[in-house]
Amino acid sequence: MMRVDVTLIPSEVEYCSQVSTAVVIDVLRASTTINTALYNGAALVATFATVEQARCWRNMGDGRLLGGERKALPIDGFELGNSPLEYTPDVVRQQQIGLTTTNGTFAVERALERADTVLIGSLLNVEAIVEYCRGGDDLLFVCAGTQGRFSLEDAFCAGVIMARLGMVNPTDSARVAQGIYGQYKFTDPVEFLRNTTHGARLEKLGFSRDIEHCAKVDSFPVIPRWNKVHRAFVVSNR
Ligand code: 3SL
Ligand code: MG
Repeated sequence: MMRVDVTLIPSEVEYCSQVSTAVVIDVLRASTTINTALYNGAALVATFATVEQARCWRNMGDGRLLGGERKALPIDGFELGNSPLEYTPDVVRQQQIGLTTTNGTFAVERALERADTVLIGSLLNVEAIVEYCRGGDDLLFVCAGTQGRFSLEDAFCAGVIMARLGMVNPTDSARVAQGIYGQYKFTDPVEFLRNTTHGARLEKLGFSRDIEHCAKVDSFPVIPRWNKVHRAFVVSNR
């Protein structure tokens, strides 16, 4: 049976053993943004822990776009923020995008330390991730959290994916994610996200439509997978 582990905050990854596949989850909003950009035709999304690394990457090639946030707001000199709604087909088709965010792209770095294959999961691509992961030996969900703290929406999303995977062998923290899904599964996903700590903050900052987008379960079915050659997420064919 597939062994499933969950790090409820990214710093826990340090204590995990190597796995074949990790799924990074930052429902609000980085993994939703990556998911949206690739579904809408971006050639790749390269993720960076720092603003400086993202700027360096842009300077190494032509026509590259930068996106991301600090304190949820766009970064000076970047073409795009971290609102997934900005990543429309017209803007991103065939574009190379560099993204740096406070928590999500940091969580990617942690996942790359422990997994052979790293995917991006959000509510938008639950079934696609389930289909990709089904039948594997082990799976690690890396929840991005918010500034080192636990975020309910990320664990909920891990719980949704686990529920659809069916019988798994969960660690204690994976059981916590299953329990969170069990508790909230019948609520309206938009209301659920609005009532999380980070959701309420985004709402206050005027990102209400982002929250509605982040809650669209299974509406952008694509698998963002880390490509070692490009050092970026691209659409996986599998
Ligand atoms: O920290 C992150 O990765 C972001 O997704 C947070 S925010 O929703 O853009 O504030
Ligand atoms: Mg988040």
